[in-house]
Amino acid sequence: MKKALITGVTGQDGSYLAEFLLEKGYEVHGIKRRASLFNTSRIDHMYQDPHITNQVFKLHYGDLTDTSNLTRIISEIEPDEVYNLGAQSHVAVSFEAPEYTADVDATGTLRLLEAIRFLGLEKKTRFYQASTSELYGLVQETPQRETTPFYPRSPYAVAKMYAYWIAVNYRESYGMYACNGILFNHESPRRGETFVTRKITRGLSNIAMGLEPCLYMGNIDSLRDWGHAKDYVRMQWMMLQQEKPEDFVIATGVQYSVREFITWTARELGIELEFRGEGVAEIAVVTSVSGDSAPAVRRGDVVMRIDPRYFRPAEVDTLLGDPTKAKEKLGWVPEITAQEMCAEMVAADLKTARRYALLKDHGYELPIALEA
Ligand code: NDP
Ligand code: GDR
Repeated sequence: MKKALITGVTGQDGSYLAEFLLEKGYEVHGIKRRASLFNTSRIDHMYQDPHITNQVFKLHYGDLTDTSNLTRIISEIEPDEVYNLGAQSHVAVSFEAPEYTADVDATGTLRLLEAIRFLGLEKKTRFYQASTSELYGLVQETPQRETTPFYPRSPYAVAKMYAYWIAVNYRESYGMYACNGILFNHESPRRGETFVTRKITRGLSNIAMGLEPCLYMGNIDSLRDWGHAKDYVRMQWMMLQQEKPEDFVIATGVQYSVREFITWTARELGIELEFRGEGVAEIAVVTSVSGDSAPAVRRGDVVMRIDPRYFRPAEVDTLLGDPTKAKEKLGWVPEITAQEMCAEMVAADLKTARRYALLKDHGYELPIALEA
């Protein structure tokens, strides 16, 4: 039975990857952080009582900032594959916490690679690094492919650039099987609530049910190449099954604006919108409502406004990936379109919003803060 270790197992990708590897028959180990409240909601359905024999999903307390802890965990498991998905992954937050972001995203990657090498596992343990389209930042070529030069535009992207190159360096210096997946944005109903797609599907679902008055957005002209996280974790595993380690761009090859994603989300809820005004004065006004998904919304309502607080000090305006290498070498093609993914996310968020509306109608306190 192969053993895999996932950092970031409690995150969006970590949870899908753990499911995928368990289905493949792996023994899966995950590193979770100690938090004052439970932070395992995305993986609770896989939880196994540690008292059972043949436990194949095991969690370890740990942190990418803690060398001795990482070294001990790796020495105990001696994993065949390490997937480094753990990160301070929010671009806007990285401007507020640049040093911490560097510690986790850049030095954390080095700590893992060094632990593998120090323990003499460099010929056994294969290493996947969660690299990112943010490396392209101020894009030098469109679409972006494996050979496109990097130009990172945030402390997050600069930290991830170190991680990218240190993985390449350990591959070249020590013959390690280490590779980078340069993944473009990928989303799902498990996406963190402050990333743009989830903020929109959750925010408009809450508005539809009368739980929130308006969605406040940043740069809605931004263009992204959005895929589904389920498709992308499959590729993370495929990359570690090759004869030789290589780096791959993972993307859909199709690009949309944030404004378009808002329009799709509204349509899923039976709402037609018109965008009026320009720049920070732009608003989205409801022009019609159909069906019964948005009982709290009326024609003429303003459901989106721009709030400059969501603009970033340096923006990545446009990203579009070219996944040709992944298709030709690995036979990987994404199966879920951005619109299908949006529909799935809205269905999940609307279900939650309906439950909360029911609680509110019966005089109960809502179990969550609704602002993202
Ligand atoms: P999430 O933000 O959903 O998950 C991040 C994970 O990292 C969580 O499990 C989090 O733990 C963990 N983590 C954060 N800080 C630390 C730390 N100090 N030590 C250990 N673990 C830590 O990210 P995604 O699942 O979306 O992304 C996975 C990886 O892929 C990340 O590295 C991200 O930067 C990268 N990436 C993501 C893309 C995307 O579009 N989703 C695209 C390209 C790259 P906790 O739950 O406790 O917060
Ligand atoms: P990104 O994702 O920065 O690309 O990083 P995010 O969803 O945060 O932003 C995408 C684009 O939307 C614009 N935007 C807003 N973003 C947020 N979060 N909130 C808003 O209100 C808002 N309004 C407009 C942003 O400015 C941006 O242009 C994600 C993360 O998962 C990274 O970890 C990963 O490496 C990259 O994707 C690929």
